[in-house]
Amino acid sequence: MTEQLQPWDSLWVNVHLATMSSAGGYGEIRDGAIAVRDGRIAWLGRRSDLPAHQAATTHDGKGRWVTPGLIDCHTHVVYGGNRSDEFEARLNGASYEDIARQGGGIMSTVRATREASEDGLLEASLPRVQNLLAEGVTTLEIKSGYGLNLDTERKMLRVARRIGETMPVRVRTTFLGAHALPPEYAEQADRYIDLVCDTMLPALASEGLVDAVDAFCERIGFSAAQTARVFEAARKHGLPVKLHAEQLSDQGGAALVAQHGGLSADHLEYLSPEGIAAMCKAGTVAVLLPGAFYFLRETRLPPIAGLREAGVPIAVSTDCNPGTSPMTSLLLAMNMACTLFRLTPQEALAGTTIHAAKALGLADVVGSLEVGKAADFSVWEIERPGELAYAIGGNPCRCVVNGGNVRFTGH
Ligand code: DI6
Ligand code: FE
Repeated sequence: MTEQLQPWDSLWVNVHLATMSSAGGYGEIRDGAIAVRDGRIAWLGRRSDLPAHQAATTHDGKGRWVTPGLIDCHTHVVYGGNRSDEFEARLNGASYEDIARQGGGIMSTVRATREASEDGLLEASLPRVQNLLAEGVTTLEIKSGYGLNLDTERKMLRVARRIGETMPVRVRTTFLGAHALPPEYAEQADRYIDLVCDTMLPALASEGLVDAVDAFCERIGFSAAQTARVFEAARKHGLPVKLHAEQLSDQGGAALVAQHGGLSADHLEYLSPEGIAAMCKAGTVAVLLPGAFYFLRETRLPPIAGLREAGVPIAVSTDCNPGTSPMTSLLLAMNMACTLFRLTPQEALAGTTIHAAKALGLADVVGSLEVGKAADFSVWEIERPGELAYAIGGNPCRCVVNGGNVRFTGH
C-alpha cells in the first residue's frame, strides 16, 4: 500500500478553515475539510475537492471555524504566590520601578518561587495553563527567571517540562536567569552574570531543560553589555536567544538581540528606528505584550507603523506573569493588541499563530494549517475569524486538536 493510500486517522468536514498560511490574509477556505494522519495534517482544502480516502474517524465540524492552534510565545506562567498587594500599592501611587527598587516586584515572586516545592509550583501553575489551553492554545513558551539561583531556576524549568509532559500542549522552555539581580548579588551584577553564564546555563542546558535563552535588558534589569555576555554563552550551547527589550526605556536591546540572530525582541514600547531596521535585517520577530502595557498603564505605544512598514513579523502574547500582566487569556491579549495597539484582527490572529511560531523557531512545525505541519488546531463557534479578537470574555473554543489528539474544551 503506498503512503498516499493509508487511511487517515481522522477527517474533519463541515468546517471553515482560516489557514493563516498566506501573508496578509486569513487564508480562508469556506466549506473545507482537514485530514490528520500520524499527528500531522495529511490533507486540507475545499470539501468539494476532497479525494476518495478512508478515514478511521470523521468529525462533523457543524459549520464551525478551524484555526491553527494558538501559540502563546512569551509567558512566565510558572511562579509562586501572587502580587495583588503591589497592584493595590500602584493604585495608591507607587510606580513599578519604585516597588522593584524597594525589593518588591520581581523579588517578591522570587521569594515565593524559591519557597515552593516542585510539586507545589506545578500545582500553582496548572490552573493558569488550563485557562490558556481552554482558549485553544496548543503551544506555550514558559520562562524561568523567578529563581535566580541554580536550584530554583532548575525547579521552574522542570515544572515547565512537566507541564508539557502531562498537559495536552507543546511547551518550549526559556532560561531567563538574567531577569533580575538577586539580593545575594546586590551591587555585583557582573558576578551574577558570571553565575548565569558559567554555572546555571551549562548545567541546565546539559540537563535538557533549555530550549532558548532570554534576558531583561533594562535599567532595573541588566545592561546591554551584560546581556551580550548571556547571548554569547547561549551561542556556546547552540541555543537561540530572545530578549525583553525596550519595555521601559531604549537600551538598544532589540538591535542587540537581532545582531545575535535572535528569535524575537519582546515588549518594544521604546523601540527606535535603528532597532526596527536591525530586526528587519535579522528576521527577528516583534512580540507585543499588550497585557503588560495595559497593566502598567503605559502610554508609549510600540512603533507599530514602523514595524509594519519594515515588514517585521508581529506576534502577540499574554506575558502571563504576576507583576505586570496577570493575564491567562490569549484571546484578551489579541483584543488588547487591536484596541490598544491598533493591530487589525487579522494581524492579531497571525500574531498568535504563524508569527508566534516563528518567534519560537517553530514555523516549520506549527502556526498554520498546511500539509505536513503538526495537526494542532482549534475549533471555534464564530461566524468569521475576525471575531476571535473582537469579543471580550466568553470563550468560543469548542474543541482543540493537539498532534491529532482531540480534546473537547467542555463548553
Ligand atoms: N518584564 C516584564 O514585564 C516581566 N518581566 C520582565 O522582564 C515582569 C516580571 C515581574 O514583575 O514579575
Ligand atoms: Fe515577560
